[in-house]
Amino acid sequence: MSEHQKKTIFSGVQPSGKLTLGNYLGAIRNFPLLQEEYQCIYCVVDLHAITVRQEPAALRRQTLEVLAQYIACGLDPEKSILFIQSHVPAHAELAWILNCYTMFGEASRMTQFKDKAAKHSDNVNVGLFDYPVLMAADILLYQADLVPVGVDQLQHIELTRNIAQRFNGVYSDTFTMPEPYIPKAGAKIMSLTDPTRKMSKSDQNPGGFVLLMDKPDDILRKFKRAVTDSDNRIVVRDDKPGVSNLITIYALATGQTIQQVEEQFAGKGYGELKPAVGEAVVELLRPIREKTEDLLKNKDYLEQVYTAGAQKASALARKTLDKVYRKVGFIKR
Ligand code: AQP
Repeated sequence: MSEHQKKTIFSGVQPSGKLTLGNYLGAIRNFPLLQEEYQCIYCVVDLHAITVRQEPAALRRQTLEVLAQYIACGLDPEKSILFIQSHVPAHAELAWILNCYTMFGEASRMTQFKDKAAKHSDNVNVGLFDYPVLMAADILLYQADLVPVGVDQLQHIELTRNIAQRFNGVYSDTFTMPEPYIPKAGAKIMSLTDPTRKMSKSDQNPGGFVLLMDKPDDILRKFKRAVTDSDNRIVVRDDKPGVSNLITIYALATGQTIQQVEEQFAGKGYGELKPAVGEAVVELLRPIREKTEDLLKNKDYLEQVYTAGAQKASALARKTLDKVYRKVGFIKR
């Protein structure tokens, strides 16, 4: 199929910390699966990351690390466009335009804003509020058909669709309507210490998340301490969030169904489940960690990847932005 006929996929990950098993199972794991059939565009969204205060040197390091992890997780820079968001100014430019087509009321309903505003009450900045509009710009700039994300981003994709529909309604068809691509399993991996909350890289308690770069001993220890419950039955059930989370992780790490895992552990206790999940995750993440470490030693290569990626992304983004500028009535520069 020629590049012209291929549908487009766009997604991004924030370099707001080190990536977790949740980021991997909910999103990045799916990125390479589609790179043969689709034109894939994957971005490290550093503009989004500064909606929460970042330490500059750490942000630079984490940005390169996310790029290296994209490649370590199977993305091929020859097939997919990999780049850093701040290198393509069209994201910020389109976000401004879209701000003028987003209602204050609809943006105010975003639950991630409410959660993050509560978590960072000392820094509830306008950028944090505007985060979903920038995300809409990221997606609509590339006329993306599909957006692979974890379930926590679903509301933002719905807002993106509303903004696109409104703009298209005023000015005739301009943006492709994007669809979310949410995995059937793993769309919301929960914290190991509080399984009612999602696993998050900015969690204050490092026991709650497993990082892709964690050493095997740390991974095993975190799973041994994972919160379960007192009934000792290994089944997925709404009233057993901790055990359900462990079963889901084990199923994804070993390529089994939930039912197969429940059968494997029937009659066994958490003392067997927890180390088994830990070991399966160690093996799942080992090649990713090793490949990431190798790639991070080769900064020149990473620079080549993100420079070439930004060039390709800019050319595509420019086309959309020109069209949008024309439609809203700006004079051609
Ligand atoms: N726990 C999770 N389970 C499944 N998917 C998840 N994602 C995040 N956490 C989970 C998905 O990972 C992708 C990248 O996320 P992001 O870094 O852009 O932002 P986020 O959703 O805010 O992730 P974090 O880890 O919770 O970051 P912080 O702590 O900085 O806010 C997205 O597709 C997301 O759905």
